[in-house]
Amino acid sequence: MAGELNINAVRDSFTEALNGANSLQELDEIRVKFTGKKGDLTLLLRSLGKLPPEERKSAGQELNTLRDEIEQKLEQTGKKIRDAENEKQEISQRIDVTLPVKGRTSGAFHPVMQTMHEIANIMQGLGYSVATGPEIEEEFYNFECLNVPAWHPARDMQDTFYFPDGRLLRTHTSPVQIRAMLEYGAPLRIICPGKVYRRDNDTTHSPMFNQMEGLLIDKDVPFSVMKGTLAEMVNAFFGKSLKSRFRASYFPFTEPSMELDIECVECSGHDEHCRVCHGTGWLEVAGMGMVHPNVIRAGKIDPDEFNGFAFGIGLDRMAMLKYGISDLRLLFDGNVSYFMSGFQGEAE
Ligand code: 2NM
Repeated sequence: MAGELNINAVRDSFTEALNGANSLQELDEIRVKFTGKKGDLTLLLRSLGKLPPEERKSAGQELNTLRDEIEQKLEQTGKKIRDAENEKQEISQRIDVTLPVKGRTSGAFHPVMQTMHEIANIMQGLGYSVATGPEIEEEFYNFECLNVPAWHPARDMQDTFYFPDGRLLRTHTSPVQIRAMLEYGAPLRIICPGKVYRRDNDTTHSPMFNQMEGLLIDKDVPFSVMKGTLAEMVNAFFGKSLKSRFRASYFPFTEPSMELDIECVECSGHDEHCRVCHGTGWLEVAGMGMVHPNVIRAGKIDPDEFNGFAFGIGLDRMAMLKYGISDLRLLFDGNVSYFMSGFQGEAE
């Protein structure tokens, strides 16, 4: 019968069209081609009325079945295409958590703090312990105990930050050493790192800077141990054997007193225009001396039984020398790009 042949032809052409559908748009075109106003299925349904009445019922049933089939398959295929597209999109957006990170965004210790830890480690290797104390001090611990006379310029308002109540911002970490002598007595080996404050502000001086002082108190401590300790400390810090020289100097808290110069770490004395040593070939790196009996006495230790040495070293300057930082002010600048420039990361 003509009707049945048409129905099977429409079913076959629908099946074929559907198999070739790869996108929702193609699927939509197929939907229109078969179920739209002038679609193949729609025309078949319309032509039902023209069939002889005895054929209408079975042809109608067949057509209804075909219509249900077409709708169901359109639905299924639509879902398949949407699932495939979703999966494709999901894969393209998937994050590979095993990829290496871009750049380096982690923090780092400030060069001065690195320097502090490096020197502290060296000194701990020589048996010293780290001691800390208050940055706001009393005149008594900062000056009086340290044999600094009342007339000394350091005690002047010009040089020291005083609070209205007479307290002050410590000008060195020596008061920590006095407090340690009072608390622990002798023998004693300590280093005291920390911030200190002086009324100074120019290209080579900051009103706040970082210092590390050391103190060794024992019986019959020879001068040579002081020299050896200081030379060992700077060699270990710079990682090489540097020429050093000790010059006579003066501090109220030590007698005799010395300063340590090391061979220029930049030019080793070979560049008369060297920006680091200015052609002298030498760098001043530390002050030291045998602790004055008055200072030992202020620490409630008997200077007839014990002696020792003390030293002071500027951590900011040591950091600049070791890490090649040319301007002191960079150490206190919030812009980290200068220090990031040596890294592989994405510094601005
Ligand atoms: C220096 C130079 C020389 C020093 C003295 C003391 C103390 F408290 F033991 F007396 N601490 N540090 C000292 C001695 C510091 O700095 C340039």
